[in-house]
Amino acid sequence: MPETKITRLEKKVEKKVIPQEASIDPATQQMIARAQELKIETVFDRALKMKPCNIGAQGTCCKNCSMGPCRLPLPKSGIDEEDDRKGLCGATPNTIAARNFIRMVAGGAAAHSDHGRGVAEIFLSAAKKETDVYKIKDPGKLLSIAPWFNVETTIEKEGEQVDRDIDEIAVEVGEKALNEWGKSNGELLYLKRAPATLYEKWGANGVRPRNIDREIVEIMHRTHIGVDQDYKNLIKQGTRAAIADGWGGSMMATDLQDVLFGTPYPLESEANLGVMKADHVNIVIHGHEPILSEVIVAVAQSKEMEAYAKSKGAKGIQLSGICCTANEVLQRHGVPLCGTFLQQELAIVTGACDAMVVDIQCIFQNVANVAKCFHTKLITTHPIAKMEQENVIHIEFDEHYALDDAKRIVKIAVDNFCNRGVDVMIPHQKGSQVAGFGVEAIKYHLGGTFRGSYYTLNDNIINGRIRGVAGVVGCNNARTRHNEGHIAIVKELLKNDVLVLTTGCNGIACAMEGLLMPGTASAHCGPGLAEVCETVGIPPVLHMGSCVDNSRILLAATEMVKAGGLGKDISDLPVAGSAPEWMSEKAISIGQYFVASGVYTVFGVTFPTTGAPVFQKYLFEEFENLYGGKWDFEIDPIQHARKMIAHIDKKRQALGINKIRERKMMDMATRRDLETA
Ligand code: NFS
Repeated sequence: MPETKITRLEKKVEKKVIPQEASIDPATQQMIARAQELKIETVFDRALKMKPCNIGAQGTCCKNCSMGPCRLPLPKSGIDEEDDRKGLCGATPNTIAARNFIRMVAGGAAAHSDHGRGVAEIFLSAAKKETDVYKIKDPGKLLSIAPWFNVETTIEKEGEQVDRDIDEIAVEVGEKALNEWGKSNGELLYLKRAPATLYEKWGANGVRPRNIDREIVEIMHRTHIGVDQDYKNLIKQGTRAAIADGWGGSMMATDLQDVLFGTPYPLESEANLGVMKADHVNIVIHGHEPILSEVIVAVAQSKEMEAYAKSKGAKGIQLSGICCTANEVLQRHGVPLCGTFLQQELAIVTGACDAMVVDIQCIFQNVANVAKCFHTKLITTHPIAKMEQENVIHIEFDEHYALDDAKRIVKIAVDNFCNRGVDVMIPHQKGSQVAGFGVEAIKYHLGGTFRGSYYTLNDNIINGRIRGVAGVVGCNNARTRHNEGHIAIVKELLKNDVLVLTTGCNGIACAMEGLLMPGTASAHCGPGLAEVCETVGIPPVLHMGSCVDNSRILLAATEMVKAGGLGKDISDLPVAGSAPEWMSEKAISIGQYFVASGVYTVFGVTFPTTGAPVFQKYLFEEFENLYGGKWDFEIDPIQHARKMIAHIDKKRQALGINKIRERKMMDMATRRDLETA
């Protein structure tokens, strides 16, 4: 291999972050130090150099017209009863914070839902056989979702009901699904998948989404200067758009991806920068949509490309992923995770990344600058996500030529292998993991075969072995120590017998830490949860996929309601939600649909309404009266977990199962008593 010199960034790093303070992960610490040694700036240094704006962080900066920005921070002396802060138009802090908050919901719902729309378009084109790259991989899942779209799966022939042609079903499902983004009448079809009580609650509160696009557009209209000025009315629209995300765009993205690419079932893999291999061509896929990466996986694993890589002196091709594209190809193919959101620059700093292929969302613009310092080819693939730097290659993905596009990309990476410099340093750390727990897989592992439901899970909650269930999800945030909150909160929950469902970057963080291995149950869980995990052979943290797969958590909760014994609605369940290190607008949309589905949801790091105490109180307290769920905010990880546990205990008490902690299975009679209690 020829020696290449590292092109250092022009401005050298002035303020340096201390690696151990920036992350709890040794591989990340090593790579931050390595970047500093090479004078390459990363997000960790930038976070040190630039402080966040205090007014924006409080949610009370309005820049929706050019008379502003109007800045309404909390006065240092505190606010008196007559809080007379006002923008030029008279907007109060509550109006401004509510507007900003629901604009975040709009951004997040748009991102998830536009992803879902892209999948639906490919799905329809596959169903119509316009492309032979994509095919229906899981007809069983297609049949299970068809009724929700009012699509018949059988047809009458000569007086008998016979199975309908699967291709016909697929086309009709594809058309009905795509219609959900812009139909002119009715409401979203998937809303009826929610427990009946919740569906009724949404109706009573006037928040059943009409179509996905409309709810997002209406947020932009209502937050324009001089339109909606009542924080309660504003957040009502935010709720409607968030439901359109969770129970609409995201849920359809998940389902249609499962039908096209396969429903996940548990598989083994690894996680962290240590999955990269010095003697292999390393391709890192990064972003969110699995549409192209599915084909890249197939091409990179083909004999043809393997042989091509060997002809260039490599031992093979090592694929790995960052962010949610990674979670998508992990849960269906076992492709290892390279790292979380905050490790994207560091994957390139290893000097061993021959190509980074990105699609949409959560991609730092600075990866292009870091790539410039190495031989790494940075390839953008999506028409809506390009980069301005001249070293970036754009290969626009076209589903009709998906195979050719993927081959071209993999070939670029292989050809680039020989251009590596001497500056290769791959940390050795990597965690083992078992991922791929969809709703169906959990049903299989924790369900009762005779009921085909979440019976065993509920039973173990009722008898107290499992105290409750927590969904811990979401991003990393450079304003807090990388992965510290994620891991501390999950461990505290496990210690207290709370089963954890995870997605997104929390899933990656847990995988890096080894918490997704069944064997960790005895080390980290309370005795009850450990016993269940060991008996069933599951990890105490179940990785349910990417961020659109938070819809799987909604459906898992719905299955718990259906299985009986734990109330009639999601809000009755001993469950809680958390995003310890959130940063994206998508997280706000997710939080809002969790809350509106009845889940108590706690966020860490910062909360964008702290400058508007009245509006915040509405979200943190009064919301519970409307939907059964509410928001909370807690920076300290242990307190954060304890608040979730306290909520779980409150729900156990309401269900009358707080006292039962004995170690015996309940008989059916006791169970029936509980159900009718
Ligand atoms: Ni979710 Fe996935 Fe990670 Fe956050 Fe970004 S990757 S969609 S937004 S940072 S979890």
